[in-house]
Order: sequence, then C-alpha cells, then structure tokens
Amino acid sequence: EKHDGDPNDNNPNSRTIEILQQMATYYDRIGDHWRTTAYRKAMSALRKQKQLIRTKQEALAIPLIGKRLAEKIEEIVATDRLRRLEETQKDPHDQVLQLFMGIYGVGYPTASRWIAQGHRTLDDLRCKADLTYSQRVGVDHYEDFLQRIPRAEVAKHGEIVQKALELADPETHVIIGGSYRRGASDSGDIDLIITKEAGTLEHIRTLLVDVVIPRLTDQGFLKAALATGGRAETSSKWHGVSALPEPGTWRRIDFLFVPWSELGAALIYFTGNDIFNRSLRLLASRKKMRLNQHGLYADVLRGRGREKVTEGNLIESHDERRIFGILGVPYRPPEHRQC
Ligand code: DCP
Ligand code: MG
Ligand code: MN
Repeated sequence: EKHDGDPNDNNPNSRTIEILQQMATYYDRIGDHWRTTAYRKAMSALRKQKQLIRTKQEALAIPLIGKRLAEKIEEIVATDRLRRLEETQKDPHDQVLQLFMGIYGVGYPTASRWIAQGHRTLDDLRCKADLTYSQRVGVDHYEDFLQRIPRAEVAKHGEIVQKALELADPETHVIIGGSYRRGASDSGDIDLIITKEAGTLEHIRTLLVDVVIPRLTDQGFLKAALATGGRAETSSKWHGVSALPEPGTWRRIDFLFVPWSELGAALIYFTGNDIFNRSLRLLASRKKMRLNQHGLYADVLRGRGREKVTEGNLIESHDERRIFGILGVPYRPPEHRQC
C-alpha cells in the first residue's frame, strides 16, 4: 500500500514496519498463515507507538509482540537490515515462487506444482506447461499487468464503460472503487462497481454479460475475459482485461455487479483496502454483527471460533455511512481507509 500516501511516513517505526511488511508478504506467499498474522499484529502494534522501538526489551513490553519478533525489531533498528529477509531474497525457490504467483489467478498450490514439475521461467510455462486460458493471458501479458496504472487512465477506462452502459440502460451507474476511490495516484487494476436504481443482481448481470461486455469487446476495448465467477448465473463478479489505444498496455479490470439495495455494503467492500475491511469485519463480529459485501447483519450467533451459527437479520446495506454509524465507528472517507 505504498502508493496511496503511505500512512507510516510520519511514524518513528516506519522503517521497521516496512521490513516486517516484507517478511509478512513472504510468509503469506508461502502459506504460513500463523506467522503472517503474527507479523501483521506486530506491525499494527508498532504503528500505534509514538516513539522508535529500539531494543528487544522495549518491543517485548508491547502486547502481541513475542520474543522472536522482538529480536528482529532490535536487529532492524541496529543494522537497518534483517538477515532473515535477505536469506529469503536470495532463495531461488522463493524467487521463482514470487514470479509464478505474480501471474493472474495463480496461487501457492499451482506455483509450487509448476516448480515441482521443473519449470523455472515464464518461457518454461509458455512452452511446456499445461496452462488454462486465464493463465496463458497472465503469462503473455506479465509485464503489462505489473505496470501501475496512472489515475487519469483508470478514470478513462471507467468513462468508456460508463458510456457503453448508458447507451444500453440510462439508469445505470458506474463507480470506480479500489485504490482509485481511496485517492491513489496509481492503481494495480481498475475496479468498477456497476449498479442500477431499483436493479436486481440478475438484471444488472444480464445487461453486462449479454449486452455491454460483448459490445466493448467488439470495440476492442475489452481484450479478454478471465475469471467470470463461480456459478455464472449468480456471480456478482467479472474479471477481465481492457486497454486504451494509447498507451495500449493491457490492464486488469474487475466488475462488481451490485443491486441498488446493497450499494453501501458493496462500496465498503470494494473500496477496501483489504486490511481495513478485515478490521471492520472483526469489529462487527465482536458486536455480534456480521459485515460482508451484501450488508450488515445483527443478532448473529457465533461459536467459540467466531464461526457463525445463524445468519442474522439484515440491518443495513444501501447506505455506506449508516453502516459505519451502526457499527459505532465515525465515518471514514475512502482516503483514510488504509488500515
Ligand atoms: N478486497 C478484499 N479482500 C481481498 C481482496 C480484495 O477485501 N482479499 C477488496 C478490498 C480491495 C478491493 O476489494 O480494496 C479491490 O481489490 P484489489 O485487489 O483491486 O485491491 P486495491 O484496488 O485495493 O489495490 P490495487 O491498486 O493493487 O488494485
Ligand atoms: Mg484494485
Ligand atoms: Mn481488483
């Protein structure tokens, strides 16, 4: 999240957090959920400190920071580096893992299977691996998808979709979500919420899938369809690729089809960021509520592992601000939803 006005810039522990973040990313990549969570908790605890945490003892005094992490914090502050991180960066297995997991739709299981099969480069995959259509698009446009998308270009993609939608149905709306809505100067992809006053999911989906997406494909704006949702008829997402004639770079574009009644919950979900969403959902569950992309629900019974036992009753889904209000948190404008 370095691209949208890094909230750590003024924090005395920003350098420590930056390095811990890289370790967390590494552990997340190799599927070590336990360590990933431990690192994330330590980072958020450090973010709240007003002073530079210098020594193991100072670090240990902070709740949620254990012995091993405290030693790492001391090493980072003393040497401005972390040997454990440098080891992972030199590990050729991890480098290939990173390369392969950078392909659209490829997670740890697929990437490690390819490595076990002897593949080491994108060319290996291109020529020798058995790729799905989406994976092939991901490999062939690997460089394009790595490029950040300037804010003005994100807006242009949004306009093109909006114009095509208006022609098909003037009561529709397009809202650009994701990092763009948070005010980022560049984005990793283009996230579009598609909604319509009084429109149902089925109605909006059909409009897009049967009319607008084929048209935009014929016009040459949409280049490929990637994941288009699990059970196609009920899915609210469509992932694909779009490009402008200039610069012509292939961009990842995500549509989220949203019934008007669920707009507020969808806005929260699709604005993110993912860490902010996670903390809001955790807060809801602590208050015996449940928040997801469809709404905020009350009276949710949970078991000991916070797993839900009952669905609960919908209390709000259309109004973004009211969802914050009912959760008892002051409204946060999108620019302030980094974590
Ligand atoms: N999202 C989430 N949990 C995830 C993935 C996504 O809650 N695991 C939500 C929050 C994200 C939004 O969806 O902000 C859009 O997802 P993106 O992956 O497009 O992420 P961003 O738009 O935030 O960043 P980027 O600029 O990298 O696309
Ligand atoms: Mg995005
Ligand atoms: Mn996205």
